[in-house]
Amino acid sequence: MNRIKQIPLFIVAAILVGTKTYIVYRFYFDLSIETAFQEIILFINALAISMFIFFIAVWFRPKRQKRFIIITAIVMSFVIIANLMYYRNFTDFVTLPTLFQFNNAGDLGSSAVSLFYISDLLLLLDLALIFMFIKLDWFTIKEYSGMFRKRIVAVSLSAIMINMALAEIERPMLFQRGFDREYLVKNVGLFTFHAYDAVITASTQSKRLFADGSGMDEIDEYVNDHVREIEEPIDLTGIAEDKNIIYIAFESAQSFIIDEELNGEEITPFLNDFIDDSYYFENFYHQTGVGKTSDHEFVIDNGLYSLPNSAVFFTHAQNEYNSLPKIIEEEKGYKSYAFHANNGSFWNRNVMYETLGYDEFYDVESYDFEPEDEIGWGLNDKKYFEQSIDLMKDIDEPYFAKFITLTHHFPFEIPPEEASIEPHDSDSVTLNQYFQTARYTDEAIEQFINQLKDEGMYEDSIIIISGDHYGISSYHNEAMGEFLGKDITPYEEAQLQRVPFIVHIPDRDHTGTLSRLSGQIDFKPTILNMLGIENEKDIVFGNDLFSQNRKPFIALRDGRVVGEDYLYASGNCYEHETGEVVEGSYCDDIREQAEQELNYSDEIIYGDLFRFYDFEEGEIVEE
Ligand code: GP9
Ligand code: MN
Repeated sequence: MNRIKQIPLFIVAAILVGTKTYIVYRFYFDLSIETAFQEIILFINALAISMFIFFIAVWFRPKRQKRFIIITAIVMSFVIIANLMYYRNFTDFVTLPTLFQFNNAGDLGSSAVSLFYISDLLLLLDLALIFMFIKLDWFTIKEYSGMFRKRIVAVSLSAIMINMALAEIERPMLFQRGFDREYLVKNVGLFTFHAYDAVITASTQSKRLFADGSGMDEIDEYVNDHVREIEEPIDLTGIAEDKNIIYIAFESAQSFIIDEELNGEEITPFLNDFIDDSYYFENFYHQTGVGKTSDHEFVIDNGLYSLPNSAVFFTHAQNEYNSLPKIIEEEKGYKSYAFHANNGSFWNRNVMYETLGYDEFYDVESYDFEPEDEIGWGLNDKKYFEQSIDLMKDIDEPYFAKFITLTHHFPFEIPPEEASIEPHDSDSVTLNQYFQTARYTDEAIEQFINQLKDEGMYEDSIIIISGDHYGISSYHNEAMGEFLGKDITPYEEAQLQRVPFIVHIPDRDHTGTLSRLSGQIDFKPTILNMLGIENEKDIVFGNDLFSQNRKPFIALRDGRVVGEDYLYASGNCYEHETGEVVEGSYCDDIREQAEQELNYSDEIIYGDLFRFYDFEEGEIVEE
């Protein structure tokens, strides 16, 4: 017994609170744990952070050590229980920005009592034990030697490093991309997540704090000279007036699968036919960064670029935006809806959609399904569309409805009985499977279009189908090159950033394949023009897709720039005609202008500059 009593109290406290944290993750929150590896990370992160925090105790003298241990245990318990109560209401974790948003906190306040369950009292057991141990003088509290302190620091740092390394294996770029708060909590734990959130919020807020409206003048002038001035009125103005707009994001679809065959079979037979009845933009580029799907949503809704090193949905969801849903509601009374059968907190959508002015977000909670209805990341696209049709019956017209598919997502795995075509046969399993899931989503979209027809929702709608970003990374260049029958040079790799963009207008007159250079940045001005909304003072970096006179380049988020005759990639200038490297100066113009634009767009977002701009008058105003 005496031996046991010699164990330092801070170690006992670390184990108690760490174990409790794990128990809460496992049994109180509803986190989806699918593999043994995820289970291990969950346990390790709970213990590692608890060790890291409690081990600080060695630096205090005995009396303060005692106080430190008690206060730490209380604060950690409070954080856990507060998150638990918040989670029960919002299926999400507390963040600093939401904490300061009255609507959320207010909602919670009124129902707080009902969110605390009697069984939560069990979560105070560790606290009670720690108090008891102190009272009974069990376990050791003493002044530790320098050597011991160093060892303890080494142990706690190692624990954190192991946790981080495992998290990196499970979810590469977790911190950079953010993904989902649930992912963060599962991989690095609640406390590290809060620290991460605090750092992001502090850095976002400090940049915002020092910004003023003065930068907007220059940006406004640039947009005027290089974006607004060059547009010409065209005949599609107002064509969508009073019609519903249905936008379908075909996850990970790249243009190379369109009108392409595998083993003598079309990969996307439905889209290929649908294109015959629609406008098809064959040189349309995605412009996403690390925020992938969410970046694509950001770009199309705002006509601004996504951010260089972070997911803007995560880092700047508190900004002011002049987004598409807001404008079309104000000008034409359109309601905006998003349908996506994933966690609402993924990519911070539940927060960002509100900021962008969506009226309703039908997330995973709106769909009813069993595990056998899932493929890959979640509910399969066929069932997803089937249920979405039902949900659509409740929405108000005219609407802008956005559908985000999921089945054709990396790693493109599909049960053999669900696949209608054979896999490809190359050294890349990813590419091999890619065609099968692409076909699946093609079929799902076909079924959706048929259901829209059955429900009488088709004729009144403008239907846009597009890929959100690439699905096959450069890692698979060799297999890709074999499939396409050409070397994947940096030039070809840039060409592979094209995603299908299809605009279906419900009459036979508006069809054709358009080769003009285009990208996601053009979405918003295009929709506004189709709705007949004049938005002269808007700050966007894209042009109406149907305008003859357009900006002469498309900037990808990673520094590559596509011009009409030349393309800049990997530090070289390529000529479209030959795909060969030419003298760098040919790309100077597009490269410089693209860089300037990206910088302006970043400045707007980092500084939250739209709060200083009056979009009606095109004037700078005080906040
Ligand atoms: C997640 C889905 C996929 O909700 O949109 O996201 P991605 O990994 O493609 O960005
Ligand atoms: Mn995606």
